[in-house]
Amino acid sequence: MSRRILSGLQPTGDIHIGNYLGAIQQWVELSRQYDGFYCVVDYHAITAQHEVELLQQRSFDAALQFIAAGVDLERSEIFIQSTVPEHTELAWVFSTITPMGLLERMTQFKDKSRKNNKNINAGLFTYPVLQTADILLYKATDVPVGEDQAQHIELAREITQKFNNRYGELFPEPRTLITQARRIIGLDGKNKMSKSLNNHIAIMDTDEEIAAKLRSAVTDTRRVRLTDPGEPTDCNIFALHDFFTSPEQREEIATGCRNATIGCGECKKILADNISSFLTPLRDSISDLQQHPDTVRDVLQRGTARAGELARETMAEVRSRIGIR
Ligand code: AQP
Repeated sequence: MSRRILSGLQPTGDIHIGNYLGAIQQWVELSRQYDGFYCVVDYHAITAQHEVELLQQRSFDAALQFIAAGVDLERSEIFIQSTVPEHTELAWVFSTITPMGLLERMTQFKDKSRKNNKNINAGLFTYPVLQTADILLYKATDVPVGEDQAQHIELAREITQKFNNRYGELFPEPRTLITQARRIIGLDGKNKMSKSLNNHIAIMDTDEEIAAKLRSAVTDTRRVRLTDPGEPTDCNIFALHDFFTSPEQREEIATGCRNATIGCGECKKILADNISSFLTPLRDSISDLQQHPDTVRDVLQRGTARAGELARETMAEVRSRIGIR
C-alpha cells in the first residue's frame, strides 16, 4: 500500500518555532516524497476558549504559512477542516466505538483541563476521536507530529482496530512519525512551547521581538551572577541552540558557559541572531504570499474539493459498513 500523510495544526494563535520544528518542517520534506493532506483543524481549536472574530483569519493565515514554508503542492492538499463536514460525521461514528477508559488516559486532556478548569468540555475529552477521523477519512498511513500528540495517534490505532474488527477491514493502522524536535520547551523553561501559553517565539516575530523575548527567558537557574559557572545540558536556551546554531558555535558556548566566560546574556544574543537568520527566508516568503491572498484561496479551494471527494467516498463505505444508508 502506498504511503499517505495526514497532519494538522490548530488555528489557536501565532505559529511558533515549536510547531515549525516539530511539525511543519517535516511536512515540507514529506510532501516531496508522499501524497499528503495538511489541514488547519478549526473544529479542534474551538475545544478551548477561542476568539470567534479571529478564527477565520487565523485559519487562513495558518494555511498561508504552510504554503510559504514550502509544502509541495504537487502531491499535497492544504485545506481547512470545517470545509469538509465528513470529519465531524466520522468522529461521531468513532465515538460510538471508543471506550471512555481509553480517553480518560489521555495526558493532553488532563493537562488542558488542569490549565483551563473553567472550560472542561466534552469536545476537549473527545478531541482524539476527531483527530482519528481526520486521519482515517483519508486512509492516511503516516502522521507526523510532535511528542505531545503521540499518545493520540496510539489511540487512533486502537480505534482503527476496533472499527476493523467490528465492521470488517477498512482502514490502515496509522503510524506516528516523530521529528527530531520532539518537544520544544517554552521560554518559561518548563512547559511545552505553546500558542496558548505566553512562552513562545512566533515565526512572524520581528528580530527585536525575538531578542526581547529571549532576554527574559529562563536559563540554568544556578547561574545567578555572571561569574557562576553553568551546565548547558540543564538549560533550555542551550537546548534551542541545537536547532539554530552550528556545532562549532555550540561547542564554544558550552565551554564558555561551564567556565563562566560566556554569560547567559551573550548566549541568548547569539541565539536571537541565529533564530532571526533562520526565520528570515520563511518570514520573507510569508510576507510575499500575503500580497497574493488569491493564491492561498485557490489552494484552499482545490484542497477542499480533493479532500472532500475522498472524504465522501470513505463516508459512503463507513455508512454502508455500519448499516446506515
Ligand atoms: N513545543 C512543541 N514542540 C514540538 N512540536 C510541537 N507541536 C506543538 N507544540 C510543539 C506540534 O505542532 C503540531 C501542531 O500542533 P497543534 O496546533 O495541533 O496543537 P498543540 O500541540 O496543542 O500546539 P500548541 O502550540 O501547544 O497549541 P495550543 O496552545 O493551542 O494547545 C503538532 O504536530 C504538535 O505535535
